[in-house]
Amino acid sequence: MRIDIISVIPELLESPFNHSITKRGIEKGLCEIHIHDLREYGIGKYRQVDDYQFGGGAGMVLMCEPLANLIDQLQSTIAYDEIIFMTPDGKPFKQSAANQLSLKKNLLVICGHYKGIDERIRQKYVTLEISIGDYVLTGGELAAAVVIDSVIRLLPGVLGDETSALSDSFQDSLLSPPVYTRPQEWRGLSVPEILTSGNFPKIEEWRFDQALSRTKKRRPDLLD
Ligand code: 6GU
Repeated sequence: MRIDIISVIPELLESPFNHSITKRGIEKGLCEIHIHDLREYGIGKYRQVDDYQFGGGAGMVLMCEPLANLIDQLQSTIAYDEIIFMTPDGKPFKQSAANQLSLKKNLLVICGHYKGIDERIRQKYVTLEISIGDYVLTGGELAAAVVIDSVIRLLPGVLGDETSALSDSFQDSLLSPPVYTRPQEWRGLSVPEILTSGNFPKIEEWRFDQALSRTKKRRPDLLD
């Protein structure tokens, strides 16, 4: 999979993919990430990328021309399966969307800033608009990092244990059951006996019951 990201603050995207599991996915060649600095496509001596909004109002808007020039250049060699715009008015991001995106070959992700991007870029290029929740971030970069992280870990071969992505919270619309590690006794608290019984069918049953009761209590909406 190849992911291109357009940003006016590319520094924000350097760290998230350079550690742990996502780093391993990239090093194994399962995924490549290319970050593009929109400023390099800015207009004039000051490399302008934003301007005041028509109709007045606070906040700048990313202009059409720098974005269009960069996107056109990328599209001249890459056929994108989706051109994604990160925006709080996008579709709420869910595990099901991460699953779908993990099957694609080429993704382009546009991070907005300030008041957003000129609506005509959304009309002309964007195929999918994503929000990561009902709150406002200063820009799309952190949201893009969240979405891309959730997609990369689903790529076959990225996670060490091939089955572990399937047993995640949300993959079956249930929260995860509690987990424990050594020591078996800690400050008067012990690990549920079933987990040290060696009876694996019973352990699976216990985990499912725990996942179900936890979901009923904390996120009944997931069971609807
Ligand atoms: Cl995708 N962008 C911004 N700026 N804020 C958000 C968001 C995205 N999702 C939730 N809040």
